[in-house]
Amino acid sequence: MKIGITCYPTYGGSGVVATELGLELAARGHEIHFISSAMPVRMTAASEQIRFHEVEVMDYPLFDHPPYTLALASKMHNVAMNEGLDLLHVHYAIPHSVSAYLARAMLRPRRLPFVTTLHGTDVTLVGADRSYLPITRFSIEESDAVTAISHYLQKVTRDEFEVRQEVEMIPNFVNCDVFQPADGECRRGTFAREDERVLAHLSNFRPVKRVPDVIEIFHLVRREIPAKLLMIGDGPDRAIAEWMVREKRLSADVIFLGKQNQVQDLINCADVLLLPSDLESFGLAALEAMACGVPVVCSRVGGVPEVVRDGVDGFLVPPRDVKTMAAKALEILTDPVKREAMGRAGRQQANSRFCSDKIIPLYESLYRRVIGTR
Ligand code: GMT
Repeated sequence: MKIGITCYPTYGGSGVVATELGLELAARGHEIHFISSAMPVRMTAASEQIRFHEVEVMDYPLFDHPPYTLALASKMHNVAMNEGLDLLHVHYAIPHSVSAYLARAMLRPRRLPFVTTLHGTDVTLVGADRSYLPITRFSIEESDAVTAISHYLQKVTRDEFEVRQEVEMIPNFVNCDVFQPADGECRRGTFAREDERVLAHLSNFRPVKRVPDVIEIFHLVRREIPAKLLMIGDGPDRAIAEWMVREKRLSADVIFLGKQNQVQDLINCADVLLLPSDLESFGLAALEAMACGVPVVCSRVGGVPEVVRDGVDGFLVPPRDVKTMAAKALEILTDPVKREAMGRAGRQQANSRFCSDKIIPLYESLYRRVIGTR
């Protein structure tokens, strides 16, 4: 199949999932065309099977806001015509599914079905803004198929949007060959001494991720044991986190690594991953850590309990309860037997339910269905 994939190319889980999906599909012989404003995150290089089409938005003094949605629709239409695409798969409803709707209409009478995958904030935040709700609901209902990345998000979409369209659940996935325990091969020694435990946080540092809570949790842990904290990623709350680290005199123990591509190498240096978000529709970072055999301490929110089993792969704690999160992290960090058992369980959970070889065929059969129908 020839598939056009659109996503936000920035550092967010939806862009990561879209990119990994494209790479996996290409490895299975499909031709993938990324249509996006920049080369998507974690996409290393284009190849015969994988092409990248940059959406350029014309600027003009009259335009207060450059019309990205229209530029994307035009690009989707052109790529579909020139490359003979079979379908479009857009990640994140706003505005991608609106652009896909326009491209599909422009191409008539040729068929160009589109699939919309909902990732979370497109429904819970953006779509829930009353002014965006009608157009989000419209573009979801107009999609030839809609998927949500967890049962939680599937239910929220059905209940709050009251969409007529069926919303299927296809969970996020991880490449279990790339994300796997490093067996002592990681660069742990560059970050921490032998006697120090390593905590990690991976996100886009948006307010919903509660980055300041990560620093609070580490502060409480650091009072009890020698430890280092790896902060992987970047975003709006990095500045406040850096300020907190200075205030709490933790600068020697907290390492801000910024945006990174080979995150598996860094996760593998950690003894526990912290994900104290206010909301996660899935929690991709937790799954990536589990696939590496690293236990997690996460908020019990949204779709996270569908991925992480409390007391088995790590711990689930009410959001903002930093004291309990620190206590749970310490429980893991001070008990090597528990740490290893939880790491093994997490790896097994990732292996049995969320590896790409289990999930990609679900997308393939969905594509075949939408190409063959409507
Ligand atoms: O979390 C964000 O900041 C945005 C969003 C994105 O576009 O990356 O993340 C969502 O999609 C991820 C991939 O499917 C999920 O793992 C995240 O849980 C989800 N975030 C929220 O629901 C807050």
